[in-house]
Amino acid sequence: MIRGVQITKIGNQSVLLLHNPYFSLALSLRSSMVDNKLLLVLVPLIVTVAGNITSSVSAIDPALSVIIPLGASSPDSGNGFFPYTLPVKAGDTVTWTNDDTALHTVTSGLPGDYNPGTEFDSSSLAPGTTFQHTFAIGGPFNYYCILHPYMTGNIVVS
Ligand SMILES: [Cu+2]
Repeated sequence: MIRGVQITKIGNQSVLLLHNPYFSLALSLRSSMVDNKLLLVLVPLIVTVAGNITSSVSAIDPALSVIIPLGASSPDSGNGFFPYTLPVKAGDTVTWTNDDTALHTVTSGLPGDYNPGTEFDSSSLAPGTTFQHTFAIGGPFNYYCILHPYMTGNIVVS
């Protein structure tokens, strides 16, 4: 099941990014004119399979999952946390998976907060690893990546 479809840029290439809790697939769109017909070709660029790295990933409920997709560390990639807003119920455990090749953090609060991470903080989350937090009470919970403050998201607990 594909949960996310994005068109983004990696370097100077336009890339179609497909991701779900189990893998990320980046496809480069190439076009050329052949016999006056437009030929479009999708070329696989990068595939990461989170399940190969941590066996616990296969047990993640997709409805309680947030992905950090490939390229998330680039400020103009448009790839932050996916989905940006995740609705859950009190008592649910949310899993964040770092499908990027860079370190990230999942830190409660908003960029610029004096004392971030009071609700939850993954600290440095290595590529291919996961972080979990159980939300006991309702409310909106903002969070961001301390290393890339343009990466923000929120969990809405009902
Ligand atoms: Cu980050």
